Amino acid sequence: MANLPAIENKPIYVTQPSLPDLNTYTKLLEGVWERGILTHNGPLVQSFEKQLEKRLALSRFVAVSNGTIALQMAIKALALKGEILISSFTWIATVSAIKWEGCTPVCCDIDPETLNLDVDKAETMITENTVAIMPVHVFGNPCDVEAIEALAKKYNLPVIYDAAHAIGSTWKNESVLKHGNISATSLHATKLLNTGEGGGVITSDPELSKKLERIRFFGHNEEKDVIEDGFNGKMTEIHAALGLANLDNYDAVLEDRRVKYHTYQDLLSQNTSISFQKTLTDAGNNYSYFPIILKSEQHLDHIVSSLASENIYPRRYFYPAVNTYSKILEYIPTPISEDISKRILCLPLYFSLDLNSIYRICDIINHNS
Ligand code: T4K
Repeated sequence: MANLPAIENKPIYVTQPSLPDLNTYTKLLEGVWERGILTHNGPLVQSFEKQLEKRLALSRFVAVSNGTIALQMAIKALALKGEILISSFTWIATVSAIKWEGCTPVCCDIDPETLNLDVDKAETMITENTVAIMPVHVFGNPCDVEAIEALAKKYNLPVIYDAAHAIGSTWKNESVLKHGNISATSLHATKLLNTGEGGGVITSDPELSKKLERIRFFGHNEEKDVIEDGFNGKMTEIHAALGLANLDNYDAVLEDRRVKYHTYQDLLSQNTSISFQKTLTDAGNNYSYFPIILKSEQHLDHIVSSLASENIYPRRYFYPAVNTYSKILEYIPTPISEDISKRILCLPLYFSLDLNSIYRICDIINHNS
């Protein structure tokens, strides 16, 4: 192996939250203490929403308590009842949100290069029971939103994007969150922009955004009348303060990830037993994950144990493919997702990860391939 500088023997996990300057956060909390307003659409939540809307040029970002609730709110707002087409290469929250809303997730396979929904395959799976399409921008890599929107139009179906990974991702240089009837994102600690726990529901339809605001707050309208089934989807001031403080570093975090992502790609590009997720020409990845696809599961196991022996812990996102959770879903085969799930590994990628660690990780992988 190359003679690289020793790194601290502290474990390296797949990610670590980006944390803001503690003084900035404390200052925001001082205001919370002074006002005594902890939740119920307080000033920091409103300011966080406005800043995100401005930064991403969105008409409305409704901040909520987490990304799973954001998906459920999207389904509730569109009053969906029936089957919702998803791809089976996703986190289990895509499935559970649909099931909690009394709908049925129907798993479709993915494109083996982008790892996003195979739109042609999806068309063959649409039946009279299909009520919506819910594609995922997997690892922040945008789906072919134009093909999906054409398909949705052809069959008169709404689209909800599971955009949990996609803050900072673009389509034709605009935020990809603008697409679909609704996009639902996550602001979890492991995401590019985090509020600890949190999420957001995005739509450009003003009626729909008002409805989402009501659903978030027990179904109350502005006059405190209850006009529909709502629940508690609120974000607190404490979480919004973390989001606001993190927004100061948003550009730096994006740029840092871009550099690290390309460093990984350069260092692994000669390794013929590894392939990378493909990004479409019109799509802009936010570099929130660095997945590698290995030639076999045995190869993956070997890489995982070689890295573990150096105290480095990548993560098998997403394994297994969600269609195989047979205790909660009727099994529909999706051979590409099932195969890729067994061979894909997300390597550590986060703001405080130093470049030497990336050199070291790539060195271990290249020497064990
Ligand atoms: N749709 C999709 C496609 C999603 O991927 C997700 C969530 C959702 C919907 C739902 O969004 P949320 O309801 O979660 O907002 C993580 C996250 O919990 C989850 O948000 C995320 N996707 C999923 C892909 O990954 P784990 O099981 O990887 O978390 P954990 O605790 O193992 O953390 C990974 C590493 O991060 C650890 O090794 C250490 C580090 N870490 C983690 C946390 C929580 C820290 O350093 N600090 C921390 O506070 O789930």
